[in-house]
Amino acid sequence: MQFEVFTLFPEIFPPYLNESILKRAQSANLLQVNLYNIRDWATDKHNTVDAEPYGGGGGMVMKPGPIFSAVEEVIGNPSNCPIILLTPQGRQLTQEVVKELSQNQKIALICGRYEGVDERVRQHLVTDEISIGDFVLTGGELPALAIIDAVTRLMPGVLGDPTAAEDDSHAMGLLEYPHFTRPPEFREWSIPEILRSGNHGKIARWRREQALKRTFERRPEMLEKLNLSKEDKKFLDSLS
Ligand code: 4GX
Repeated sequence: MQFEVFTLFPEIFPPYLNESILKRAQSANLLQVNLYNIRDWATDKHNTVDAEPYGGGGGMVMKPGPIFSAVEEVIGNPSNCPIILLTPQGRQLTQEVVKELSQNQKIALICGRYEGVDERVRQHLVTDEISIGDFVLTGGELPALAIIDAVTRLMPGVLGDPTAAEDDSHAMGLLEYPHFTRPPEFREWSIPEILRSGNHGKIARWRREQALKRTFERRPEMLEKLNLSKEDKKFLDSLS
């Protein structure tokens, strides 16, 4: 998997990418992240990348020239790789979108700053717009890192345990069951006895019910999309 990242602040990325699982994925050649400073494609003597909006209104907008030049030089024109703009106006990133993105061999990510990018970048260069949620950040760099992170952990060989990615809450369509580790008693708070019983069938059922209960209490709309067993339905009925 290869990410081509276009940003005015490439220095933001290495501290996060060079730790833990993403670091390992890169060492194993499962992940490659190439960073490009859009300013390197500015053409005037001041390396200008932004300008005032036509029509006024204040704030600054990223000029189309440096973005088009950078992306076209790096990924070619035409290119069949998705070109994603990170923006609050994009479709919301979900685990389903992450899975879809993980089917690509290469993805270009454009990180905007200021009030955004000239509309012609969206119209004639970008193939997809993604938002990580309904809040306003100062730039697209954190959303780009979120996509790189979420996509990479789905790739075969990246997580130690090959079932770990499918097993996790959002993949199963439920919120996760509670986790406990040593010590069995901490400040007089004991872990649920069943987890020490060694009865793996009972433990699996307990975890399933905890996940169902949490989802019912916190995200009831998630239950509607699920194929629930008779047992699951009986348990959920017992909650209300
Ligand atoms: N999920 N932002 C991008 C500047 C901008 C605006 C429009 C391109 C077009 C965000 C989010 C987010 C703030 C990143 C505005 N760039 N991006 N930035 N939430 O809030 O993705």
